[in-house]
Amino acid sequence: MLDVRTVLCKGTLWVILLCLLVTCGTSQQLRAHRSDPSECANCVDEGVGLAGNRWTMPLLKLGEKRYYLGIFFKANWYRAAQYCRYHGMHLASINSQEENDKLEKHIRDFAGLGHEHFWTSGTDQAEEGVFFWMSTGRPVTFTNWNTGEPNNFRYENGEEEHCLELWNRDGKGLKWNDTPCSFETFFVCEVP
Ligand SMILES: [Ca+2]
Ligand SMILES: [Ca+2]
Repeated sequence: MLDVRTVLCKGTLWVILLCLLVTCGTSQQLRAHRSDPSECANCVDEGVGLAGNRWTMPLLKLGEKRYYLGIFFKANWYRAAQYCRYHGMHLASINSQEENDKLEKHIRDFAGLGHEHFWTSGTDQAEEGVFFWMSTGRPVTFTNWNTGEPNNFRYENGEEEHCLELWNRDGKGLKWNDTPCSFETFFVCEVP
């Protein structure tokens, strides 16, 4: 015959055992969660699909920077910027001759798209003639403007040129040109 104390004692032991199991399971889950690579904010290039709306993007590593070439559809500057942001990136900035040359070489020699136009994040929409990289908020310091650019050309519909594209205008390579932000073309995103 079990008396009340034995039953209570056994019951308490079971509760303690259950508590230990639950605690242990939770901490294991937490550890698994912390080491889950899909939680990494910059993992777009690691072949790991991010949860939610982001996709795995085929990134291009050139020097210290990682880019995505937007060559599957053409878009105006705003839509291109939105597309990059949606995938955890920004339209690209170019801060040195080395960055410029590596990107140009890849677009021309590897992608075979040296004749196309590509958006960067450069713009002078805030103040005419003063170009900033929207990706970083920093002023454009290194420049690679084509001859006569930026010329802020004014079109018949009144639109002027406020967005910075790469364009091989005259066979001298992918130089910089200011062009209307509504122009639809390819683009370069970069991982921040
Ligand atoms: Ca302008
Ligand atoms: Ca221009």
